[in-house]
Amino acid sequence: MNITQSERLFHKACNVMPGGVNSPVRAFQSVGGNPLFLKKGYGSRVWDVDENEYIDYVGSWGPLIFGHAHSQIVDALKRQVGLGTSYGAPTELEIELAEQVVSLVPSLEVVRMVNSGTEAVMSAIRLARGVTSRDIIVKFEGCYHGHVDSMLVKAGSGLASLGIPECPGIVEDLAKNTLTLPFNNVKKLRELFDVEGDNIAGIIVEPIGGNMGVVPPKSGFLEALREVTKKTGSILIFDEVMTGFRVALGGAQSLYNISPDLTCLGKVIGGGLPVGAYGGSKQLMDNISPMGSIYQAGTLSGNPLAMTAGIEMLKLLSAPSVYDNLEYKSEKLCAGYKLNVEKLGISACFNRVGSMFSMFFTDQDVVDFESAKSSNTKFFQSYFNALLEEGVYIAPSQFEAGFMSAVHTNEEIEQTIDANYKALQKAYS
Ligand code: KE4
Repeated sequence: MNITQSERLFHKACNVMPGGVNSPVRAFQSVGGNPLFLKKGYGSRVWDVDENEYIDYVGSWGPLIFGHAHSQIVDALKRQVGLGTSYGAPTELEIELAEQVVSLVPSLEVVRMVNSGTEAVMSAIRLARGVTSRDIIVKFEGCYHGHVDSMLVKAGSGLASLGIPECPGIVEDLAKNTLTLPFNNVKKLRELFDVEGDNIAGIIVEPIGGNMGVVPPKSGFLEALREVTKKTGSILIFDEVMTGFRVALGGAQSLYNISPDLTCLGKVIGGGLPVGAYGGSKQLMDNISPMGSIYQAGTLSGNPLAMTAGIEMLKLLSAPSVYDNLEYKSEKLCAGYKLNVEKLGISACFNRVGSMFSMFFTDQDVVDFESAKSSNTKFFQSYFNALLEEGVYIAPSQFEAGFMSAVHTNEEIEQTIDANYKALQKAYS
C-alpha cells in the first residue's frame, strides 16, 4: 500500500528526534495516526507535504493572529535579514517593540524580552521568589505554563499539601513548593491563603484557561486572586502567553480590568518568530540583572529578526476594528457549530473569549479541569480525523484552544461550518 509523504517523513523524523517531533502535542498522540508534515502556510490556510490544503484554526498554537506569511511581516523580515540576524548587542528594534508592549499592556512599565513563553514564566517565578524571599508558588489545575520545573507539578493529596513531580526529572524538593488549586475555586483559594498566605511568593494563572480547552474565569475569581495576593504581599503573575494580544490589544488584564504584578507574554508578540517576554512595574523589574541581583539572560533574546516580526504584528493589531472583526468571525463560527450539534442531537459545551474558543463534547458546563475532563475524547478523536478529511485543521487535542485569525474569510467560515456538520455526522454514525 502506498504510504503518504507525511508518513514517510514521520518515520525518518522518529530516527533522529524524540517521537519525531520538537514538541509533544504535534505528534497527534491524542487523535491517533501520524502527524501531518506541513510545508507551506499562507493566510488562513496550510498545505501538507502531500499537497493537501486545510483551513487552519491552530495558527501555530496562537501566534498567527494575522495568518501565515502576512506580507507586511514577511517584507519587514526580508529587509532585516540582509542586515544580519543577530548581533548579541542592543538594537533600536528592541526599544521599539518594548515601547509598543508597554504602551499596550496596562500593568507594564518595564519588559524583558526572552525566547519563549517557558522562559518568560521561569523568569517571572524566579523574580517573585527573589523579591519576596518566599518559596511557595500557587498554580491551578488545567493551566499550563510551559515546561518550567516548578510548573511540571501536580496537586498533593490535601489542599495545602506538598506538590508532587508531574514527571521524572523534577526534583521533589522543588516540587513541594508548588501548590495546586482548582481553577475558578475562590473558596479553596481563600482556605489556602488563610493558612499559608504569608509563605506564598506568588500565584501564577492563565487569566483565561487555554490549556484545558478554553475556560473563562468566573466572575470574582481574578478579583479574589488580586485581593489575597495584595493582602499577603504575594506576587500575582498573569501568564498571558496565549491571551496576550489575542483576546484584546491589552490582553485579558484589560478585558477583566485586573492589574497583575507581573505579566508573561509569548506567541502573538513574536509574530511567528521565537519571542517571549515578562514585565511589570519598574520597581519590580529593576530587581532583574544587570539592574538588580536576580539573574536572567539569553543569547538570542531581543534578536533583530524576532523583534521585527513582533513590531509589525503589533502594528497590524493596532489598526481600528481588528478585535471587533475577530469577535464577529469567532461568534459566527461558534454559532454555526452550535446549530450543527443541536441539529444532530450531540451534547457539547462551547467556551469562547474573543478569537480563542473550544467545543467540548460533554453535557456539562466546563468551568475547570475536572469538568473539562468529562469530555468524550474518543468522540473528539473521530471528529478530528473526519474534519481533516473535510479540509479543516484544528488542534489535535480536546484540551487545546481553537484560534480565529483576522484573515479567515466569511466564505471560509461557512465552509468550516459545513465541514463541522459532516465531521460530526460521520463521528456520530
Ligand atoms: P512556549 O515555551 O511553548 O513558547 O510557551 C509555553 C506556554 C506558557 N503559557 C501558556 C499559557 C501556554 O499556552 C504556553 C504554550 N502553549 C502550548 C499550547 N497549549 C504550546 C504548544 C506546544 O507546547 O507545542
